[in-house]
Amino acid sequence: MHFGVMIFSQCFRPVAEEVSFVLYFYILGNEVCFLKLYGYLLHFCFQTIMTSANTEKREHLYKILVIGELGTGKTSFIKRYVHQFFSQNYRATIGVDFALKVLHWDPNTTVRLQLWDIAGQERFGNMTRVYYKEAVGAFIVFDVTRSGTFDCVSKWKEDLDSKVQLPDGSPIPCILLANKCDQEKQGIVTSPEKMDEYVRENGFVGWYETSAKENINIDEAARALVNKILLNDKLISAADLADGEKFNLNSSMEQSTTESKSKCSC
Ligand SMILES: Nc1nc2c(ncn2[C@@H]2O[C@H](COP(=O)(O)OP(=O)(O)O)[C@@H](O)[C@H]2O)c(=O)[nH]1
Ligand SMILES: [Mg+2]
Repeated sequence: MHFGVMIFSQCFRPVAEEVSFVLYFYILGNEVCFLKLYGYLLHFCFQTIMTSANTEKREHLYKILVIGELGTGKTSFIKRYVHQFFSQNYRATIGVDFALKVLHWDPNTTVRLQLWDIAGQERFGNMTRVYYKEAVGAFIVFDVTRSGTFDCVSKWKEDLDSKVQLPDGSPIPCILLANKCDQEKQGIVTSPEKMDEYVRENGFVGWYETSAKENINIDEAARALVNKILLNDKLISAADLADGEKFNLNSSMEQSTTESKSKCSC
């Protein structure tokens, strides 16, 4: 009898939850009320499990480098992006400065960007490996009003590529920032076609005209870099997974060969 009531309650529950509840209560009293409660709990647990499986939260922490010649606007870019302000004068700190930007990328993904600013060391034109270590993305900044700063871009890119790589050995994604675009430009940056070609030939993910002063393209440039980093992350995880499967396949093949060998009578 109880078993029959349980089956009946499970079949009926999704269709007319409240009606069935009243009905059981009326017919069999407290005992059925308990059965019904049990049904609700199961339903609740199942829903919670399904919901958490579908909305697994992901958190990423990415180290991003901001490099380029002195006075191009690296610190200004970071301050604008992270703190939403601009100042004509930043006290040049010596060493390395960090800033953290938290992005709620989508409802399930939080991205924390650790932006590494160099201060005072630009004049040497390169950085140590320690500074580059574990970076997953970079901005190289030049000043559109001083073409000399653009001439140094390839040197910075070479330094970057020679000192840090992704786990698969490929260069880390890098975006070129043509900063101070609120002022009159000079040199190659006056020709977007030539810039596109330069960026393609030199392995940049892309380039943006930016102005830390006027807040032009700051968020857009950062979003483009994060997009590329997330994509690389997914590809690497997929490759790891495939490697794991390959490993499993190989080991199971080895196992079956051993098994067949051991079964072999000769
Ligand atoms: N007009 C203009 N000036 C800028 C911009 N970005 C930075 N600057 C100025 O350029 C100078 C150098 O900037 P800073 O961020 O210290 O350069 P860094 O040495 O590369 O860190 C400062 O006086 C800034 O106010 C910009 O987008 N437009
Ligand atoms: Mg600076």
